[in-house]
Amino acid sequence: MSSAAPSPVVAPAVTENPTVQICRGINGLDKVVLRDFRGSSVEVYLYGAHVTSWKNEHGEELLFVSSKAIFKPPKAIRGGIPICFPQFSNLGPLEAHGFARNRFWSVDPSPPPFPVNSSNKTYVDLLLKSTEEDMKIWPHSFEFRLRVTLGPAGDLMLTSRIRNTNPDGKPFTFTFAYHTYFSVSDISEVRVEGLETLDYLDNLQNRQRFTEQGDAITFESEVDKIYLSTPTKIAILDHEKKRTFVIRKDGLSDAVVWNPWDKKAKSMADFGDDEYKHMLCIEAAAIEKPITLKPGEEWKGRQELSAVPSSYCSGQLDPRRVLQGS
Ligand code: TA6
Repeated sequence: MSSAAPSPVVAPAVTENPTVQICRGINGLDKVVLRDFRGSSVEVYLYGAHVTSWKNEHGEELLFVSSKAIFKPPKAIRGGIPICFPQFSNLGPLEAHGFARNRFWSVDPSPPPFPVNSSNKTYVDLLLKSTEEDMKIWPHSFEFRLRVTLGPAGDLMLTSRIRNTNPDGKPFTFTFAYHTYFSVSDISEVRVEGLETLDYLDNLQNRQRFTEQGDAITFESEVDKIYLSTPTKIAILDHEKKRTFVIRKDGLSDAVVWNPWDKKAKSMADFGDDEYKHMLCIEAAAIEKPITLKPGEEWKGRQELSAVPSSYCSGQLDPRRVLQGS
């Protein structure tokens, strides 16, 4: 894969819309910045269609990106929201988490009509099409469209549409994840709600299957689990920051929970030794039941992230209400 970044095709929607701008980021890599007049913002690099920043109206960063992240192909950026496609982790012959996260995407010059009618104008459509290079390692022709939207309330939506464009009638099968790194105050104080009593595959025990206990999940050591057939809403409660992240997902039945803790953190060159204390990955995913598409068929997988102020003491927002509420 050539490391030279292709110059981006800039779609009119991008150039004419003041809330959507293309500019140069780290190492001169192109990124798109979405801004909302209330102050929230999102940054997504064309390299990997990788969201690297999501800030609320106070300018507070909600995603974790390692201080040692490498913004240079072919390495994937450590943090933000890497996209795992067409293979999650080492569940197949390809490099870990597939190749979409270390390919150059383009701004989609003519996106097909979007499945949901939205008045929201603060979005960008990105496109990845299979190349001859890709076909050598994954012999399938596809079109991957990703819409990144900054919602009026500062929510961040990612909608993937993957189409099989094989001319030879062949179906293809893939696994998928939005490998989201959330920024948290202190991992040992964080609770995750919505995965109680579910079955999971433990990546630290040869993917053996276990059942989660009945309480919210807390963290005191390395965790690497694939929760199966989860509810469509999951919450991360960060008491210290009086913040609750709500993850809503559609078309993505599983959720991966990952924190490398201290030993694994030290083994990763693009990750700081103590950074595990301030990040948590909750990854909306399709793993247990891989997706198969016949030519002409299209799959849609969507995640919506919101960060709501929560404070136990005032009882303003009971997390259980978050999960059961609207
Ligand atoms: O999603 C969890 C996981 O698969 C872990 O096993 C860990 O390897 C992590 O992803 C990071 O993977 P990466 O290839 O980005 O180093």
